[in-house]
Amino acid sequence: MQLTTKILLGLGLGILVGLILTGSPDIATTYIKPFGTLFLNLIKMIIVPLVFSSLIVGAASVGDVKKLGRIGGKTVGYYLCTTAIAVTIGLILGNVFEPGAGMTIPVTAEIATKEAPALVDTLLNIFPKNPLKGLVEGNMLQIICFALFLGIGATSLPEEKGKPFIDFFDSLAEIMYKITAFIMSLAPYGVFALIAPVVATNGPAVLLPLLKVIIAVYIGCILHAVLVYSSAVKAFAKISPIKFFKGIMPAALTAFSTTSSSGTLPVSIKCVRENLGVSEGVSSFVLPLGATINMDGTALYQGVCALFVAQVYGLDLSMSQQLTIILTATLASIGTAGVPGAGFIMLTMVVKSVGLPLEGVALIGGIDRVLDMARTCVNVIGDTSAAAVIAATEGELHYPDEKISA
Ligand code: DAS
Repeated sequence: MQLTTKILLGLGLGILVGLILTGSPDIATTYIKPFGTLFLNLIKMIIVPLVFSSLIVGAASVGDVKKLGRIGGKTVGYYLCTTAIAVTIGLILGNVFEPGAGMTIPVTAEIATKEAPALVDTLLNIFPKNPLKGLVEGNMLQIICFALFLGIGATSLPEEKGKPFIDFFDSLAEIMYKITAFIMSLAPYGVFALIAPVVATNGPAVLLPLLKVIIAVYIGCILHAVLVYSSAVKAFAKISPIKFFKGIMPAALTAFSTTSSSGTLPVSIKCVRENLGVSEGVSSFVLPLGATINMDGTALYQGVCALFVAQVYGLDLSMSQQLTIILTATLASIGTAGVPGAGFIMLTMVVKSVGLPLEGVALIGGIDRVLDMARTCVNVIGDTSAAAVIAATEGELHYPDEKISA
């Protein structure tokens, strides 16, 4: 049985058990949730060594800085365009569904606003003052930056000096891929143990009042994934959307269950390399970068929720305010970490950017985990679509004709 099928079974069983345990969520959180946390910890354990080693090897295989700059420019350009489209779809759905209309629930919860770091600080912070600190803290942008310098630097050495260094990290990367495959064999159980406590805790009672928000975000995520990414992979990577989605499905389902783009990174890299034929050089650069700065699902969610907050207070958002949301949500998604709930924190910044009451964001808090599942899934699908498109434009996409591997 294919891994995707096994994960879907784990997901379905987890939802069923969660619904059964809605009356006593403590059983789920005490006896099931630890196994989900264990699965997530195992994936997190290999993120830094996997990204660091594969990026060094990837940068060394790309070789020249000019090509790396070209790939980087295309990657960031793709990410910004798809993110702006995503938040626009979110605003359109927020206007169509009007999820907040008619709701006048008084809210008093005070939410600490997350101030967006100034763009210049974000850019400067990419260059680590202490690279080992960046590695220890898992600062993905600093890890990417340092690995690129090391990989390019290694190619500038005489062959006999640079090759042992690159060979070491090549072996380390291969070991990480083997460990990833083992961890993914546990995915059906991990997904089960992640979903059951969420459903048991959030049961239908919590979800009903904000069902319109959930429906709008899920429809938006599906629309964005099907329309934007299908078109992109078909037009630029010449891959059929069906084959694309089938190839990256294990990563999409892992993202949905873990609500962590960074946590899904090892699976994303494995899927695009083995199932889509994306080269190591492209996959090891585009995916870690995407897991850090590309959050189309999050941007879409912020578009819907900003309108929801305005509607709850009976406020209309002008076109310029909605354009501000597009800009703010696009930039906010760059600053959103690929970890559970990060987008919720950034939502306060988007809501504040158009002068809306922050208390409205508290209403989203109760259903945010359910929304995070969909938006993280789209974030990761967006990253893998970029890897396929960029690899194709670099002539480094060799789609395997054999059947999709697990
Ligand atoms: N959960 C985040 C991620 O991993 C996205 C978010 O919180 O918006 O992509």
